[in-house]
Amino acid sequence: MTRLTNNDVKDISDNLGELEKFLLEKTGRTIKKLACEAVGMWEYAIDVKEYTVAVVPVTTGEGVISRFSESVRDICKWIGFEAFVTDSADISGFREATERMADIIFMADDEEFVAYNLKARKCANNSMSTAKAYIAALAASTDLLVRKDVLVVGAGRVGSRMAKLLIAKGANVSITDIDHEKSLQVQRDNPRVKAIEDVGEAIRSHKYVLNASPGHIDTCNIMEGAHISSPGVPHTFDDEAYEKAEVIIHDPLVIGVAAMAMESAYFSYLGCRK
Ligand code: PYL
Repeated sequence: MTRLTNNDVKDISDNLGELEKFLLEKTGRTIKKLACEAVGMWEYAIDVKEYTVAVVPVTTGEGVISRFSESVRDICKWIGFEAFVTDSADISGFREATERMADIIFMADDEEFVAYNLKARKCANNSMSTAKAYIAALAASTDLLVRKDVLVVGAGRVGSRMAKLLIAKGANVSITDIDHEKSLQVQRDNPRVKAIEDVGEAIRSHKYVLNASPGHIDTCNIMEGAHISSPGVPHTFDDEAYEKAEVIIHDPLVIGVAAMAMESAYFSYLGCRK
């Protein structure tokens, strides 16, 4: 998993309004609505104010990213949750979260990022939630993706999940990666997915692109009028790319975290409907 930098995260809280304005203009959805569509729930099925989110800083591996926990807290508050960052980190922070009666606990080390719902005893994870959220954003930027040719760039954790989810949505899915063996593995796991070895050619021939790779996409390869949904970090699209594409949807953390929060809360709703 590519690790966010302090620079990726530092302005997230201050830019939530700007991102929401962009999403409303390009997809007709708010951050919360997009997150709900990503997880397949009606926006008003649950009253998010009833859920308290705790975000626990985690010091393992390369350690804490400045303002990462505060950004996750602010994203959850933006979509209506009660949310706080624990004063302590790691296990002490987890204990603090339980003592402060959190319903959902967010924690991220360098490998995993989860939103654990204590009542439902289930985790939402960033890779799956981000895959769902950016597919929802791409779908909302056009009409449905059914029978559309969609390319996934990057056959890692997010890209491989995107390919599987897109097949279920009826799209014609191709996947490409600089490591063609990774694309072939996704094709073996999902026979309806087509692995394309030439990354440049794959991008040049697709109007609908989900970019789940940390690699740079050359502007010369972008199709005029392309719809690009791009959670990948680092985000290296230049002004010319934004000119050439119809839309490029990106943020380093917000849409994925919003989908994690809604998905985690939804576990309780689904559980209590027994
Ligand atoms: C969740 C992000 C999205 C892309 N890469 C993932 C990443 O950067 N993971 C590392 C997160 C580390 C957080 C650190 C903290 O501040 O608690 N342990």
